[in-house]
Amino acid sequence: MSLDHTAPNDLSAFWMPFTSNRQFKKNPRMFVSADGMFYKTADGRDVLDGTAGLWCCNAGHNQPKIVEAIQKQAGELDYAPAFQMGHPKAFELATRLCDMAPAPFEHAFFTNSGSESVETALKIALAYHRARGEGTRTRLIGRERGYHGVNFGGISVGGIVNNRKYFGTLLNGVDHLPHTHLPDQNAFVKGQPEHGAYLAEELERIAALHGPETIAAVIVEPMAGSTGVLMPPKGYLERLREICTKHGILLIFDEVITGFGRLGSSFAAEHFGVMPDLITCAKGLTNGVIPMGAVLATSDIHDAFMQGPEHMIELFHGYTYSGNPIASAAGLATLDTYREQALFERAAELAPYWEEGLHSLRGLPHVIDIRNMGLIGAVELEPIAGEPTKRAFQAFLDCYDKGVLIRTTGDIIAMSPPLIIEKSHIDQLFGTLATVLKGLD
Ligand code: PXG
Repeated sequence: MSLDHTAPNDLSAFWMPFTSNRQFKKNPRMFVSADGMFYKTADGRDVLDGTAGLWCCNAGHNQPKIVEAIQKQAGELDYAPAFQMGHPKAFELATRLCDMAPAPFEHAFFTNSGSESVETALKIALAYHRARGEGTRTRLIGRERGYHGVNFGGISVGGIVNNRKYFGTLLNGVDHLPHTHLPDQNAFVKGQPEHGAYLAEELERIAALHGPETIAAVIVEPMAGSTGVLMPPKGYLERLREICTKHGILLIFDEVITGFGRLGSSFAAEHFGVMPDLITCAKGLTNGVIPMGAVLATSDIHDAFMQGPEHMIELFHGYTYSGNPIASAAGLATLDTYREQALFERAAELAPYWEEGLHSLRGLPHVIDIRNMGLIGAVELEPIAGEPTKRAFQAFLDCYDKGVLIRTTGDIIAMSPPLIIEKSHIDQLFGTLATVLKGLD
C-alpha cells in the first residue's frame, strides 16, 4: 500500500477528529515517518516537531528501546484479559509509575487515554466518598477554560465552550471556578504570574452555596494546556489545596499534559509542591506511541475501597485494554528512556534558554502576550476583527510550509517540543515563527 494517499477522493472516509475536514482534505498535510525531533512529510520534507505530536512524544520519535519493547511484546504476549486476570508487566509498570510519582501516590489504575483517565478519576472520587459513608458528596467542580478530554464527565467539568455547547445538558451537579487568565495584569510574565491567587477563594463561595458536604471533588489542570497555556498564579494551587482539605473535598490534578517531564519534573504536583489526592495522566506515559493512561491514587483513597468480602469486586470500573500488555511494555520502555537519558532534568536545564528565545518574539506584529514554563510556550495573537482563530491558523500553515510544526487554539500558538530538543532546534523553531509572524496580515 502506498503511503502517498494525497488525492482528495482517497480522504473522504476518515472523519478526522478536531480538524477542519474540508479545508484539510483540499490541501492535506501528511506525515509518513518520524525520527528524533523531525517528521517527514509525504512530499519528502523534514518538519521540526515543535509540539511533541499532541504534547505526547516527550522522548521524541523512534526511540529504539520503545520500538524494540513493542515489537518483542507483540510476539510474546499480545493480549491478556484485564478483568480477574493479570500479566507481569502491568504490575511492574504500576510500581515504576508510582515510584516516579511524588510519595503519596502508591496505586495506579490503567486506562487508554486522558479522557478515560478523567472519567475514571471522577468516578473514583464519587465512589470513595460513598465507601466512607459520605454519599452526599456528589457534586463535581471544574474550571472555566479547563480541558479534561471529550467524554461526558470531562466536558461537564471542562470549561471550553465549543467542547460543551453542542452536546446537550451534560452531567448535572457540576459547578465551575473562574479561569485564571488576567491579561491586563499578567501579560508577558515569565513563569508563574503574580496576580490571581484570590481566584481560588471562589471555591469557598461555591462550597457555601451548595454546602461543602455535597461536593466530591475539584478537578483542575495545574497548568491549563489546551485552552492556550495558562500558568497557575503564585499561591493559587496552594490555596485550592487548603480549601479542599478544610472541607473534605478531593483535589484532582489533571496532568495529562504536565506529566512526564514537561515542566522539568515528573509531575506538576512535584514542580509546584502541591499534592492533590488523585492525578490523571496519559500521553507521555507511553511517549504517545501506544494509547495508555492512568489514574494515580493515594493509599488513603485506594484503601477506602478495600473492604467487604474479599471475593467481591471493589471498584465496578475498568476497560478491556486496562494495562494492555503492549501498552505496558511501551510504558516500561518509556520510563526507562526518560531516566536513562535524564530527560526531565534536561527539560529543566533547557527551560531558561527556551524562555529567552520565546520572549524574544515580544514586539513582533500582533503579539499581545507570551507565556512559558518548563518546555511549554504560548504566543497569543490579536485576533483579526470579526474572524477569530484565522490569524493563528495562518501562522500554523505558514510554519508548516517552512518546516516547523506548532499548535494553535483560538488565536493562541502553543509549543511543547520533545524533551530531547537541542538549542539549535529551539533557534529554528522561534526563528521560523518570527519570520512567519512578520509576514502575517
Ligand atoms: N486532560 C487534559 C489536561 C488534556 O490536555 C485530555 C485530558 C484528554 O486526553 P485524550 O488522550 O483523551 O486526548 C487532554 C488532551 C492541544 C491538545 O493541542 C491537547 C490535548 C489533546 C489534543 C490536543 O492542546 N489534551
